[in-house]
Amino acid sequence: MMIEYQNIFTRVQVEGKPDLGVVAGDSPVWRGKKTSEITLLGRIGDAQIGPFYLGFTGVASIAAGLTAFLIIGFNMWASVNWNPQEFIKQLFWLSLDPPSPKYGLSFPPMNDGGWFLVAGFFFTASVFLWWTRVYTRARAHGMGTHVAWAFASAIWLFLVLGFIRPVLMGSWAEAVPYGIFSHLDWTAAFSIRYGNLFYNPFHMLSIAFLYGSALLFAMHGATILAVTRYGGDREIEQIVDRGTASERAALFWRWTMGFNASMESIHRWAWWFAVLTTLTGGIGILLTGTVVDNWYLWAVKHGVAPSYPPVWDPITVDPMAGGN
Ligand code: 07D
Repeated sequence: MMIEYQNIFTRVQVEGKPDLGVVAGDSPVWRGKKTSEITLLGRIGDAQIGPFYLGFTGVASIAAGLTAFLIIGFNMWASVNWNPQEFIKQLFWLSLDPPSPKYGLSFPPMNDGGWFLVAGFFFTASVFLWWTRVYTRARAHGMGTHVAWAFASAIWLFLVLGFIRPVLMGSWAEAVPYGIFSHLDWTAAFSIRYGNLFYNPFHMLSIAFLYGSALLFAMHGATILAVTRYGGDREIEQIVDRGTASERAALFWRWTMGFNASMESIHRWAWWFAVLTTLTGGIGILLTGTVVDNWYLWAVKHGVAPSYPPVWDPITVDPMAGGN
């Protein structure tokens, strides 16, 4: 069979010696050497699994994450009297809830929100330890720390929702519950309580960046796939050579919309859009209940939204006012 061209979705998989990666200034103690090949994974990415880097922060993060996961799971299971069938049947409805408002920021009894706080502690520890792993692995590899800082933006929103805002509001009861439907209900209730989150300008921005990220992802992914027949996915050659597939792709965008991102700038666009989704989101949540109590009334006051239409005028008209 003649192979005309190959791209990242090629069905041809070449197997060679395991690639252990470059030598970097890291601890050889934690650095794994084992690799294996999985053909199925080769269809969606690189067929080689490993080598893993088993660092202290990675192990500690997984241990802390597992602890949080088990605390949440066991509390849910206890809530259905340890009945395994009911646990499966009601899983989506089960929840480990934050303490009630009467406890404020104090530590409540274990079965009245105490377990929630302990789970939150381990969850947060796990996220921070994983962030450290991402940062230190990038450093050891001589890479930039862009992934870690993008992750930090998501952690910012996570902290605002579960820690910073509850502290500013003076109650752990403000935190998001651990449960599938319960966290969705929390989200809807939060929006209604504060006068419709759609009128929160930072929620608007967050949505714009979220949708913008999807749009950029689609444009970039589609563009590169469209020029893989000219080697568009071979990024290095695309940057150093002239007359390449990426120049064809760039001209396509100039033809269709007059402007094109560069091979480098498209990744900066993507990074910023993703980062700004959670960065603006966190600001929006932080302001809610602390600075602004009703986003609809805020929007009316600032000329963003019109006030309620005067549909009740005939009833509310002042009889003493005269006229109709
Ligand atoms: C949540 C933070 C990062 C998480 C971290 C944790 C693990 C481990 C472990 C399972 C995602 C990492 C943990 C990896 C997991 C295991 C084992 C990031 C998070 C670090 N909204 N809304 C947003 C839309 C409405 C509401 C953002 C659209 C209603 C609330 C986003 C619509 C109501 C909050 C967005 C819509 C409402 C948001 C989230 C449409 C009621 C937020 C961005 C079309 C339902 C959050 C400012 C994100 C926010 C948020 C989109 C409608 C409520 C842009 C498209 C009107 C309360 N909404 N929303 O990346 O930032 O989240 O708000 O209707 O808190 Mg909204």
